[in-house]
Amino acid sequence: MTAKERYYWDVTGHLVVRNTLSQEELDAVNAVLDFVIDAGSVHQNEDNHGAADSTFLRGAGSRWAHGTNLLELPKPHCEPIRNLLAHPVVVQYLNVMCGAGFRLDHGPQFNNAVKGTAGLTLHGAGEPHRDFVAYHHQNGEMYCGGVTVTWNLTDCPEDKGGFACVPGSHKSKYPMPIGVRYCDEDMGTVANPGIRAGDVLFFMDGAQTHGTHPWQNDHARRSILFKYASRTATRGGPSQAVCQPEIFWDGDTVGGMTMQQRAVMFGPCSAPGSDEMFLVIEDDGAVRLENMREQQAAD
Ligand SMILES: O=C(O)CCC(=O)C(=O)O
Repeated sequence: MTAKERYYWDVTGHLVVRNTLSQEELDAVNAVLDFVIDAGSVHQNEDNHGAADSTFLRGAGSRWAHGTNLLELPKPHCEPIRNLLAHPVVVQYLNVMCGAGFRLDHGPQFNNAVKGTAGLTLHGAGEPHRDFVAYHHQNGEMYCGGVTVTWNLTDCPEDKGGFACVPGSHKSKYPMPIGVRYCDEDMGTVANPGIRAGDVLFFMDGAQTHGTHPWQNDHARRSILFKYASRTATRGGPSQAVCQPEIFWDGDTVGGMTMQQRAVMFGPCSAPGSDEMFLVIEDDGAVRLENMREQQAAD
C-alpha cells in the first residue's frame, strides 16, 4: 500500500486498486459465474427490495447468488474463487487495513444486477455504533474491524449504478439525513465510483456509509463481495452457532453457572437478533439480564 493509497483510504473510507486481475484470471472467474448463472443459482428478490421508501433507489428486485457458497462449488469451479480469497493483493492491503490475522467473516456474495435493478439504502457509519467494524488509529497503525473486498468482473461506470458511498463518512459525528440514506437528496455527498473489470475495491464496511445505486447499464453487474474482519472482530457469519458458551468453552467450565454468569461466557458474536444476553445494573445494584429469551427457555 503506497503512502498515497493510505492517505486516500484514510480520508475517504474506500480504495480502488486498478488492474488487479489479469485477463486470464478475469476469464476464469467469469466462466465460474457463467456456471453459477446457468445453474439457476442467482435469486431475484421482490421489486424495490432494499430500497425502502426511496424514490431514487427503486427498481426491479436485487439479484444475488443464493444457496451455495461460491467457495464450495464443485471442482474445478471453486478454484478461481478460492484464488481470490487469499490473493496477494488482498493480503498486502488487509494486513495494513485490518492488521495481521484478518479473516473471512462471511461471503463471498455474488451480485448480478441487470439494467433497472433496484439499489440498496445507504447504511453503516456508526448507526448504530458497532465497535467491531469501527475504524481507528493508534501508535501509527490503522485498524478497521470490517473491510469488504469487492472483485469486479464487469465494468461499473461512474454514476451508472453499483457500489455507492459517502466518502469521509467513517469520520462523521452526526446522524445521516434520510435524504442521504435514500439518495433522494444526497446533497452531493454520495459517490458512485467508476470501477473497471479486473479492479478490486476495498471499503470500510460498517464504518463508512455505503450502499448500492440502481444498475443503469446494458450489461449485467458481476461483483463478488468478500466480507473480511480483523482477527478479533466478528461481524456475522456462523458466529451465532459457535458462540454458545458450551461450544466456545469446555462444558465443565460453564456447567451449572447462573444465567448472569453464563451471559459473560458467550463467544464473540456481533450478529444482532441472536440470543445474546446483556447484563445491566438495577438502581439497587443488582445484576439483571437484559435479554430474557434464553432464560425463559431454560426455566
Ligand atoms: O453494491 C455494493 O457493492 C454494496 C453492497 C453493500 O451495501 C454491502 O455489502 O453492505
